[in-house]
Amino acid sequence: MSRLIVISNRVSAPTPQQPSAQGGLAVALTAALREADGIWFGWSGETGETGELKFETFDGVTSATIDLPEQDVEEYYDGYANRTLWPLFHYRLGLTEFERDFQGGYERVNRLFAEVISPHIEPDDLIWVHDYHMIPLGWLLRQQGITNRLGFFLHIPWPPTDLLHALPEHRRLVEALFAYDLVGFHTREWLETFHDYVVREMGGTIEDDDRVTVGGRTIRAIACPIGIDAREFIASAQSNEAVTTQNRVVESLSGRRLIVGVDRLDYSKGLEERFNGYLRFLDTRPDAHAQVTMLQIAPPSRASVQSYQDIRATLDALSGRINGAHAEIDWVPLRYVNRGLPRGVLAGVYRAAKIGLVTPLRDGMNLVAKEFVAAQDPEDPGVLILSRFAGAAAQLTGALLINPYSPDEMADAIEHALNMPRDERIARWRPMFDNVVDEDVIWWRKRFTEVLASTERVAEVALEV
Ligand code: ADQ
Repeated sequence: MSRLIVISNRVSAPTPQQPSAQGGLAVALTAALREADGIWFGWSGETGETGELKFETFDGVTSATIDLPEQDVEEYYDGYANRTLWPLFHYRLGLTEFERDFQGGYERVNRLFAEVISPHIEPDDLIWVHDYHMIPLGWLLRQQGITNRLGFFLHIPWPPTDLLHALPEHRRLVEALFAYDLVGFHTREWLETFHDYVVREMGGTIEDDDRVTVGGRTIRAIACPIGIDAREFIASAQSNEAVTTQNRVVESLSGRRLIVGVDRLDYSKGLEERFNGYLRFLDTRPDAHAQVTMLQIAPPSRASVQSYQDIRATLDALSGRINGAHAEIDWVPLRYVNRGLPRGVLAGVYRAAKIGLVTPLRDGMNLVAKEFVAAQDPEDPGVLILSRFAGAAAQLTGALLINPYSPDEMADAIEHALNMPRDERIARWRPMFDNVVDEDVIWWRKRFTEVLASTERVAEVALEV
């Protein structure tokens, strides 16, 4: 069996200081690497003079990390990744910043990665590069003489062609994808928008079996939806920690039903729209005040980027407004927690909830929706309210699918969920649960790496498209 090499911006494999991984990619890849005898390469998260790669093995996962100089962090990570590509790929042109320095930093860091990692690659390794931070890396590894099979997976949406045109170097970015042998997206929707660019902008052709050809170069491109580590998550939902949490939360509700949201604090997650939808529900259904409490857990992320400071301030104000308008001496309608929680506690919170409110404005997949489904009690499951713009909506069809921009639709869905009979809740939940279990993170990893292993190795290093 080939070794698996994973390369992504951050290595968030578990460490003695942080034994449980946090973030969608971290949770998914830790499980995948433990199964294969892999190494996970990436940035340490530390700023400083770039030195040697540091190798560390903990809990079955080997990681190799490097520090980055401050300028690189500002231009590559805060800049091109988080102020250019992230908002653009999430359809937020108004928040997207276009700076040539950012793009320079992005290419510089990708080149550095290619230089430091390539000496550690063995001939049979399968190399799997992750996400928008690392799009040019495959191309730069090829320039280092790497002829291994190279896969790339995009964890966020692929934007429509006309939106991508706003990026000055869009063509260069997409051409770099043709250095990989396999490119993966979560859903058919993102795959098809990629096809659209390739055909319209590059004059490429698409064949039925996922082959995409531009010029003389053919690669494979597939939809391969990521899952959660379902077995582990179901077990943690039954752990003592989860049961204790569930009891503690339920006791605190005084008979009210819990609506829960769990998200990184990010404008793509639709938190402002969610709060407004809940406010609409409270404003228009005074009788329901005796029935519900909402808990939103949102640990801050990317706090050095202005748009993240802005969304945090907006949510602070809005949560204050909701509670100011509707709280009683013995009831707070919205509990807003800016902190990460251990997995077992999180599972207990999901299980205590009657409604999971997952309403991103755009999301490549969204693992919280799948975790909520996995944690439910089969005899009395809660209802998932899910944005139609999350990649997960293609699989979780038993959810109440809503348009997250509409506060009325959100308020109606909350009411619908509160009144849903148990039989219907079970009938909606069961196929979603089966899907979460069948198409879990192990399935995802196997499917991607099997397709990758079956691609042909590149004969030549110099690739022209
Ligand atoms: P993210 O944008 O980080 O991932 P998501 O898929 O929802 O979004 O994953 C978040 C993960 O972080 C979940 O596993 C969740 O449990 C965890 N998490 C969130 N808040 C937490 C809290 N307060 N405490 C503890 N854990 C918390 C990106 C893309 C997604 C895609 C994933 C994987 O944006 O669309 O699903 O990668 O590909």
